[in-house]
Amino acid sequence: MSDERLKSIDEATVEIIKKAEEENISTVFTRADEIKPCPIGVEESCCKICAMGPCRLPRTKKGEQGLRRGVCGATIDTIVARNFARKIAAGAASHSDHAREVVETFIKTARGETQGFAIKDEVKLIEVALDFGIDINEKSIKDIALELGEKALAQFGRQHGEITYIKKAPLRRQEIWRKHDVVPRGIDREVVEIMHRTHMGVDQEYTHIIQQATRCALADGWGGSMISTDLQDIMFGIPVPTPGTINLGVLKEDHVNVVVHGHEPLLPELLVVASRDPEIKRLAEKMGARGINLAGMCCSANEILMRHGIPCAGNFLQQELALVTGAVELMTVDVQCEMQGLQHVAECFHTKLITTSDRAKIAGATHIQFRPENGLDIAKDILKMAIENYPNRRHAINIPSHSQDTVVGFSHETINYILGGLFRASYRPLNDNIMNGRIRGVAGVVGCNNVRTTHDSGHITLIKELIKNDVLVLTTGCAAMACGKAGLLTPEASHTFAGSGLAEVCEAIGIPPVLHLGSCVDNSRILIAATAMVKEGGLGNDLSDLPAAGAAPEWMSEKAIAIGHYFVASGIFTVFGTTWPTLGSDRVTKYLFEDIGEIYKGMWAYEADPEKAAHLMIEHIDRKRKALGLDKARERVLFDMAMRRALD
Ligand code: SF4
Ligand code: MSK
Repeated sequence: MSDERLKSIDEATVEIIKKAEEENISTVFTRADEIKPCPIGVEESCCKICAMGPCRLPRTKKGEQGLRRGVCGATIDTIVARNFARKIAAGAASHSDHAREVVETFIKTARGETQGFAIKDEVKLIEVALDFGIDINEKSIKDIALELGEKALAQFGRQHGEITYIKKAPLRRQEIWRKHDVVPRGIDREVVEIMHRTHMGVDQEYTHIIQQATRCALADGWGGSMISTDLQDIMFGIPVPTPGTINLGVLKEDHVNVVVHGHEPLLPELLVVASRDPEIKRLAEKMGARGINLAGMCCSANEILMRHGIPCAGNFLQQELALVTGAVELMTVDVQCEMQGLQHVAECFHTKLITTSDRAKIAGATHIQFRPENGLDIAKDILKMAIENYPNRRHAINIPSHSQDTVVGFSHETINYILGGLFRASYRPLNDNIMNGRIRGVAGVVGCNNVRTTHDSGHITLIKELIKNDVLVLTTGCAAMACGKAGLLTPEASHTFAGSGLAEVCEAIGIPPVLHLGSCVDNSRILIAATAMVKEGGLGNDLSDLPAAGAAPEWMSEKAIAIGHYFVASGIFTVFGTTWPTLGSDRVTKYLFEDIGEIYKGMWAYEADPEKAAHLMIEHIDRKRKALGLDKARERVLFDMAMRRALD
């Protein structure tokens, strides 16, 4: 096995890593070889929040962790908890600032001040308006949308009370949150309060720091992220099952290739419209290309893949590799998960890197500010720039042949419809199949790629193990794209990879055993789907009663920690892979892995081996089945690792 094969399980990725190495182009894969992670930083045993430090507190010998202190006397527990909380603040801030941009565009759209956007889904507008307590009687769509936009915007700066969407959770869950005083007041307030509390010499009791981190994480999952998903659905349409194609092979040698990368779907939506404009196609042909080929990368890809079937060129670790093909005329980036290394790779080719958000510039890249007021004109200008760049190709083009067909776009609303039908939309069939044991339980597997582990391997190993054991998987983000590339997002995958019970249900309904629910902010769709299962009845009164678990086997971003923590605080057992950012403190780690379960009925776990992680999740699901009295319903036997090895 060559080194490249240890870097990714994806053939297209391996092929282009080799090309980059042969041409001496620095990518995330080569830089990871050059820079080893700091062992003190890995376990978060350092503090640099004041100028008396940095205080590095490496573990010396076992049992000594309680004695380790910084110059100010801060214990290792305080330091690790502060670092953990700051990650959650950054993650929640990222999702929520994305949401704010969406809300502001939504308001401008309601006022008729944007170009190319519309209030597309009036039914969802009404539903969300009712969630916000808006009296819709005798109001026009425009007035309802305006009122909704203003109310949604007020969620960010709210100072007291409770954010609105908390009421969407099961009643039992709301009681738990109120009892433990973690209901978020306003989204921005919770982020600011973490930054204050973790300043030098403020909050220095680790459980108290984690309590605020919990409040902030809930403000993300049941606040910013959920607002973003709902308002995007109203403006761009609720995703429905859509065929798509994924992997670097979607790039086309004889087309002008434009890759749209990042998270906010605002410009990407308009690039889709602009790319279909006959004038743009004519211009591309005039330059000798056969047309424009728009492709997505990371979560922007998920957004336009599930709403428009626009092909996806790859996930997080493939962003630079797309440019190494030599075939990309232009890449747009907005916010989050965009490597600065992109500009270096772009300079090795003819590629233009375009930043489009006033929050994010990259040295050397061209900045074109996206403004919704003339968004369609901006989208067309960007495509024209790409077309003009087509004749500047100066390298041999090397596009891998690999691409995989997928079915994506399973929103909560669609799952409801597919299971129950148009007139009796319902989660009843799902609950019934969990109760009768055909489906063992449900897992949310989400999150990034991390170059410190083999690209896509954690996702695919873990997910295959789950579906083989009859666990239905809901997926988002880069995990979803890994599944797409591995062929798990097709109805046929149930026949090939799923256990007999899950396969029976998937084949009857015609769905894949792994359902693509969208981008990182769309993890809120998983919360809503889980809530719908509770409300349907038969599986307990709370999210923590469900035979369900979560995982992010290849996480790397602070957003992933925020997501994991709102899942845990919502009662879901959640397993992370790669590394775990509290290992410096045994007490904080025990608190998050065990004690917090007493409070929120959900807890964290860390397991770097994805197969073992899958079995932790399955064991948790089985414990929940037993608690619900459903353990007898399954006549199928779970083959654990030892039993399978014995068979081999
Ligand atoms: Fe060191 Fe305390 Fe300053 Fe942190 S706050 S850097 S532990 S002195
Ligand atoms: S893009 S946050 S690497 S999932 Fe949402 Fe992927 Fe993680 Fe970024």
